[in-house]
Amino acid sequence: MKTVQRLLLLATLAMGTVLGCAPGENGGNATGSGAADSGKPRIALIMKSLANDFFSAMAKGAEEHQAAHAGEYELIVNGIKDERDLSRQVALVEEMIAAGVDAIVIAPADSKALVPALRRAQKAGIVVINIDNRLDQEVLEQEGVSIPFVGPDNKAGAKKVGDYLATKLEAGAAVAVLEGIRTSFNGTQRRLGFEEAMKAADINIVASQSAQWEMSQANTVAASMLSEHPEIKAILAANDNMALGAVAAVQSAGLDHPVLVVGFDNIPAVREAMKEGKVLATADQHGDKLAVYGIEYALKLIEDSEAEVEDRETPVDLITAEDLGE
Ligand code: ALL
Repeated sequence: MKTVQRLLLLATLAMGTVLGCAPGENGGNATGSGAADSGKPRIALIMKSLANDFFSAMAKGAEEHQAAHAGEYELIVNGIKDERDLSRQVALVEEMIAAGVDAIVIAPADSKALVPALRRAQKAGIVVINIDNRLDQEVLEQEGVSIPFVGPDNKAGAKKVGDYLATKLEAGAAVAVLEGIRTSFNGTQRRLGFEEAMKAADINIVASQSAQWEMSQANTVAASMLSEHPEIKAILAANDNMALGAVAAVQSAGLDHPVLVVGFDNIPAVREAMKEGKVLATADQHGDKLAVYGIEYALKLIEDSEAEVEDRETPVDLITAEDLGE
């Protein structure tokens, strides 16, 4: 197999990798000015926080796919420094437009704020595919754009996790929710899924707050929830990083009863925590395949501009400590 040339590009606040360029073709930065000459389509994957293992898995999956299809396309991998680095993600879209890529496959950090930049990309003739976190339908309509979404049903995924947690709790128990960034559609959907599951089992959500998808914030927020409501029997976190923050808060709270923790993503650290009995369950939305689905769809649309543009639902599965054989 042909060696894939890999360029690690460190910009001030972002990291980008160009894969599949023939030697000497990279432009020396994420915009890769000379890379178009190979004749292969160039696809830019724009993710969110590279500090989150969910996105490292996504990047790895995309890179492996590109390596196996090196004759078909080139891949530029980008991400931002932390979950809230919204303006940097907008800037990345602009950079990819300037670089003249053929497609942008994006997991937007915010469901509304990215829409205008993506509209500009479409206007420039770039195929845009929305993965992972769905863009806001109303804003898309206002901007007069239609962008296909490839990703899971987050509400259903969270409901599966919540339903499983409910089997371990008694009716009337008190629980808390750690929400994702409130302007992200998937975060909101997960909260709704948790709420639906708790309501169905007669379990009371006594606190619900955003910890911005981040571990350290989740640690702080969960600690204050536990001190205010020491009766809490479980914490439902909208992603695994926040679940890990909650686990640490539970450990230092030193309560006289166990506090169950569930998350969403199935990252390696949470799989370990599940084996150790610190996390009860999570949801696997197959992050490693998510970008690949988007890339394959982008390739299809690049090849056939008449191809039907439609949303595609991807799988999301409940993962419990029992599945891991512990
Ligand atoms: C979402 C993902 C993950 C992730 C979160 C943090 O879009 O689906 O659950 O943990 O972003 O950026």
